[in-house]
Amino acid sequence: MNTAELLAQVRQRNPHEPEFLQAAQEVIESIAPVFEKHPEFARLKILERMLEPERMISFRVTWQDDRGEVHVNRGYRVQMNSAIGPYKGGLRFHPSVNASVLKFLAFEQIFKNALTGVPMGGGKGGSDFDPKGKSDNEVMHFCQAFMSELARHISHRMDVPAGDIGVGAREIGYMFGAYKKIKNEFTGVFTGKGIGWGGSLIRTEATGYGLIYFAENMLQAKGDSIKGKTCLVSGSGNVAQYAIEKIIHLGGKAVTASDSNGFIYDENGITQEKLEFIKDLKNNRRGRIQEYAEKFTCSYTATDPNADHNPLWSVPAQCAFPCATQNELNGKDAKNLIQNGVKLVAEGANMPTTIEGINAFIDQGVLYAPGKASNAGGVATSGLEMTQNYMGANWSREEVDARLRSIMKDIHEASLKAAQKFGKPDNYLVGANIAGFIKVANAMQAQGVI
Ligand code: NDP
Ligand code: 2IT
Repeated sequence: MNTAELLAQVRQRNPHEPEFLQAAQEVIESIAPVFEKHPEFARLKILERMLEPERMISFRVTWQDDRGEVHVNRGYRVQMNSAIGPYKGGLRFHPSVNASVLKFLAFEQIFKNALTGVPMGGGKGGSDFDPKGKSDNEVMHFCQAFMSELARHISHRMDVPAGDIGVGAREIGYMFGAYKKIKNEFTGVFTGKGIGWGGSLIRTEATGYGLIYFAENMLQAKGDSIKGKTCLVSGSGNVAQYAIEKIIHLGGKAVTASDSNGFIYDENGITQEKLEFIKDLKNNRRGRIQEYAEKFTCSYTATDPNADHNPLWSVPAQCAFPCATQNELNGKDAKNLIQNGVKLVAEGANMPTTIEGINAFIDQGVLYAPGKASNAGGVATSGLEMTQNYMGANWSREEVDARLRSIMKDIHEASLKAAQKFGKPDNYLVGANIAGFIKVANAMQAQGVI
């Protein structure tokens, strides 16, 4: 395979899709060594096929707000790859959602889901709808309108959505309810469901907990641990909240949290009690993180999305966990972290680090984990929720948590092993991309040219 030619072809084919091209470039460049050992993958154009969605649906969503005003949004589902299982991946509701963002997320999901060891293909969907500032009633009407179209394209054996940015327990409830009404069937067509109606214990916590389990595995491989380490976390949503909780459990000190307006820096560390305040603030009252600084008297810094760096990453720390959104940590931020002696960076968000930032970490020997490995605990536990739904079973908290831990350990080992085998020891980016790719490539080869 000629890397430069393939990249040029993908660029020509997907103009105006910078996020998708970024995700594609990262994978194409890092898995190049595979093709020397497996020329058949090049001949069968396996990677070219993975870069083209199997199917992509875009639809109009029309709904009325509380004043009766009509709104038109755009809904999507990208069904990227079903070689190893039903399409699986979250739904994102955020004004920045477009085809490029969802294609990058669906593409990443192929490799991430393969790494979990649970049979799931890759997909992603969502809408440019902004739940911020909307009433519960408006969110419900939007979710029902969205599902009135999406329902005909998904099913529990073919495509199983879940949450992502802007889609949490409330939205999944409304969408699941709408699906059930339209289809007249009670199936596990969503994951992240409520515990009383088919959900799995630990799914809410899984991405953040899994991230910190993964980081602990990385540190342990170097004879170290998270205990006593100062940790930066960005975001204050689902992933950030449970990353902070697990850092606390393991004896680390999380000192930051953020939202799209700014970040708090609590030098004394976010305790469990302070974290409960964040959970209530973000999940129930839907307020801004600035309130934390007022309540617990610590520093708050407003951030400018157009600035050339994010001052959160200038806070001195040994570990950093970006858990908000894509490209929130650039080359300059990476330099600031490195200058302050960062040892480990593990991604809770999808593609939060730019390619320049990743290269800076790898060049400087910082332990760096790409999201598709370190944030796979969420979708892995979604896979466990699907398994429980198929079996009609409810596993205990301890059982699901033990499985999550063991899956994260396996992903860690598989990534290290592949990195070693392909001549890039300790490079989790290369290791995770190659391990995920080979699994899906083998399935595609076996299933013929389709
Ligand atoms: P939430 O909606 O719960 O939280 C998102 C957080 O990120 C909020 O604090 C939000 O701030 C902030 N944020 C979102 N967009 C931006 C932006 N453009 N600029 C700055 N801050 C922003 O989402 P999740 O916690 O579920 O998701 C966070 C990340 O983790 C995403 O990249 C997602 O794809 C990834 N992920 C999520 C998984 C899951 O199971 N939920 C699994 C694996 C990965 P504000 O409130 O101001 O918008
Ligand atoms: O990015 C992700 O892996 C998720 N948002 C979770 C997907 C899922 O299906 O649980």
